[in-house]
Amino acid sequence: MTFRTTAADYVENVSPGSGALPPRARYASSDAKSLSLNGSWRLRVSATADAEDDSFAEDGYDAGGWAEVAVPGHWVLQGDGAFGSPVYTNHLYPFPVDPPRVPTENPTGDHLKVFDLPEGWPDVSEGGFVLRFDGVESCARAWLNGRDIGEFKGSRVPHEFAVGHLLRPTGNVLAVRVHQWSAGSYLEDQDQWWLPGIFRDVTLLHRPAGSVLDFFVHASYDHVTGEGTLRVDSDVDGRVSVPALDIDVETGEAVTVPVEPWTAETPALYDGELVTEGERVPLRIGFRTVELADGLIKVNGRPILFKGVNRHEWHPETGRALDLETMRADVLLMKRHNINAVRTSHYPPHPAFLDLCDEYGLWVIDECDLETHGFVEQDWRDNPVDDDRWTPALLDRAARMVERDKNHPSVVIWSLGNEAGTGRGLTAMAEWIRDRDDSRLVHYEGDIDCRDTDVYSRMYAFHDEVERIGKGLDGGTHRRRQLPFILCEYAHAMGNGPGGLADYQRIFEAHERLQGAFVWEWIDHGIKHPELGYAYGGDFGEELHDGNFVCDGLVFPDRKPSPGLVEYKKVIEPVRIAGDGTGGTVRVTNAYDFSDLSHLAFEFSHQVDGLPTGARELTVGPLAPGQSTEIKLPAGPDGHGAEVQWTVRALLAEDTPWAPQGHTVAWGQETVAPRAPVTVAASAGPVAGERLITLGPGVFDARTGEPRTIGGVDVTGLRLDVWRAPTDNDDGASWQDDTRYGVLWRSYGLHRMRHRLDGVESGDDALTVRTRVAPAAREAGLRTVYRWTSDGTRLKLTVSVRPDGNWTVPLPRIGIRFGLASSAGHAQWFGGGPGEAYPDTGAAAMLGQWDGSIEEMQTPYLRPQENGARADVRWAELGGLRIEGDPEFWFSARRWTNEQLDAARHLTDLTPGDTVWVNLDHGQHGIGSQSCGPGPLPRYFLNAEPVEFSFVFSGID
Ligand code: IPT
Repeated sequence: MTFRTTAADYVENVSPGSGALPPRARYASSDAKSLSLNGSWRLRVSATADAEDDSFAEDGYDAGGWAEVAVPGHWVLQGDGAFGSPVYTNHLYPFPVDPPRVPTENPTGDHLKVFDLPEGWPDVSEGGFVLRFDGVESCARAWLNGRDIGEFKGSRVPHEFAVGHLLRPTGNVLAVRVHQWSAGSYLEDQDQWWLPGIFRDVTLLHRPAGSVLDFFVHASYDHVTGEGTLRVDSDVDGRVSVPALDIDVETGEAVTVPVEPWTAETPALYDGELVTEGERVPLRIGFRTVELADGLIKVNGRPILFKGVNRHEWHPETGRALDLETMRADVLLMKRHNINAVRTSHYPPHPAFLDLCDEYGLWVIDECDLETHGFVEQDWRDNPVDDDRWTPALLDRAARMVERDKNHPSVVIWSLGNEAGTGRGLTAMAEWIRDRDDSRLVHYEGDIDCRDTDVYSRMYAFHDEVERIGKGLDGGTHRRRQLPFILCEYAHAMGNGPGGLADYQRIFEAHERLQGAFVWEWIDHGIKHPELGYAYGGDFGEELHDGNFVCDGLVFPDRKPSPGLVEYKKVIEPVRIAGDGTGGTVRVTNAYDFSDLSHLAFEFSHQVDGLPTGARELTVGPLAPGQSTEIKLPAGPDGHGAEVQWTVRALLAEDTPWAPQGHTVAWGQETVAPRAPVTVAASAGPVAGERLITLGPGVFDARTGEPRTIGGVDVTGLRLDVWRAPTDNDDGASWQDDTRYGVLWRSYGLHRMRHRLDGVESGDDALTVRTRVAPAAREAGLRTVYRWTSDGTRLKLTVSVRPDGNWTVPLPRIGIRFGLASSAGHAQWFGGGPGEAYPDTGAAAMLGQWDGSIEEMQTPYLRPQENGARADVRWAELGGLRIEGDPEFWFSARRWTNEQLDAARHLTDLTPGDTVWVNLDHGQHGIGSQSCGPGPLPRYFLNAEPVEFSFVFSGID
């Protein structure tokens, strides 16, 4: 009997690989030639690692019958499913946990590319050529012209191979065998789609004799003297020049000159050059000094406040294969939304992304490609990061990140990885990193005692705990007590939300130790799908998956900002603009860490009934960081009973690289004169007919008391409504406690309330309808009285709700709903806008007159859920009706019911009916962030208690 060992032992080997060159600094270009091998490649996918032998790598192999795919790319996202499909799990390994073994079913993609050297390339006999892979998931072996050049793991770190001895002028055959699963997969258990493939660039580099190997740009800034010190250490000696600074020195030689420092707000970069005997490499140098001083993260002597996001690389069609324009789009969107920091969750990004961060200005926490979260299922037993056999792989990943990215001024913190428990391997990584680069800080969230780290970092801590940490009342080890605090993840942006951002921001800004936070996360990882619109976990028939937990970003998959991003922009704006309560004075505060306000122009305007009266310039002055000023505003116009507000905006005074002149950076508003009270004299009385009752412009069903028409407009099903389609944050995370209200509401039966009619009373001046609204099986209910009055032309509805029984849950919403004809396709309102807002997500709702189609009033959360409410609405008009609220109300309208919204799994499940359903809410429960964090703060609860609210209806022509 013979045992066949697999031909692919390297796949299940803890080793990081063999054959690769030592890691080194990455640079975008040089005068040495390079050839992109991106483009169309031949592909054959087999079911196991060893189903096919390696003869495809040999010269003359005919791959003519193979499919063609794009590199960079993931094969499961190409070929319409012919090559398998994506798999989404959060932290569970999608294979049995038996490290370092992986399943026999191990999709393996054999890739082939034939290429010639371009005209004018040096003769192959001249030696130095290197083949670089920037990212391959998860393990690969490569051959050039039939010769094995090595194998490697570490999906999101680069690998280079010397291939000079193998190249020929034409007909080079590059063969790459890529395995979806490998020992490396155990280190790559990030919460995202599992997507095999050569998903970053493949490049052939000419390395002339005397060309640059590794080099380290040390560029510090002394904020006392205003001078920068530059020293470029290089493995190959040469000269360094920076013309704008008159610098021309030897490598290894330090030089100190006056400079403009680099910060995320003022990303001053100096063009330079490193010239060795064989190569000229352009440098982009940013002078800045990062330090831990006085228990704070300081850059150039000042503490900074991170207003950050976690960014996974994502494109709805190409997965983690991103082109430059997509990366730039991310950076521009971030800058335009006042974001100043990125954590590259949870792996080093495509190198070009860091070039953009240097250029446009973003603080970066560069995170290593390491997560072993699935081991939590076995209490972290056998965790690779605490098993010395794996340490070489961990150190290899750390080195490949640090060496690649060390010359980026934007990178201020190295992160060891994410959710990998604790262990000796992490300590070894931290030690290696500190030894190699002591000019940056080290981060790792899992290190609760901060043995290996310079920052106390947590995720999803509740507001009250963060406040205690800010006050230094959290205890912890002696070392931790000396350290600054960040939330490397907070505000889970899944579906509608996150709520509570403004409350966090107030806490961060009140305590020096709190140096900001990073929203989880930047983008929804929805995959474009022909039937479903965007697919999420489970849509590819995965046997194990985590549903739409992969859609928790501030931007939708198409990078359109979600309301969460608009809210975040407002909450973190670098200029605070607020009234002093008198209506006549604006207080402006500079909340930047470094910049004054001279790059901004201020303008103010008054608005009457939500309509602006014309903008004028406001002189604010440069104002240093942290300073405030108060400015008297000119008197506002007489609103003649209409409401008057002022709005002050801070706009970019000039074009910047990230936004044009006139872009709004910050704004504030204050009401100068309130609107006149909404009064309707009850001068008309109900007139009873045979089946109908008429009251002013309203016609009612005499039996049920329900309105049939108002001002000639058909109105259906008007009644109390307390149900909303639970949001992801209402539903909470499966591991959360008993305050998952989305779940409790449903078990309580709030989605199936019954309306019992207790009486219709037609009095002298009012039509009164008494009801009790309650779910089957429960004693608790809502005694609800609808009281209709009219002055002959307008109709006023006063709804009084008195809970009875034992209410142990808050209400999702409270208000009325009714149906209008489908022709009611457009709405106009005076209130918060232009986008949606909820009690704890309303910072960005600006008071004004807004309008939009019913379609535009929907927020397209990938998993349908409550959305689209407009806040603080004074009046709204749609379908021939005008509705005034007393007090202000929440307004939403959709072409389906809340129940249909609730039942839908994808947006494509929602089909417009022949009714536009309108909700006018007196209250909404807060949103919170409980899909992975705290629920709404108690002050945003909509508790069941007696309430009364009114709407005045009138017809409009
Ligand atoms: C946290 C993870 O770090 C992140 O990758 C993502 O999964 C996020 O949660 C939820 O979307 S870990 C969690 C245990 C708090």
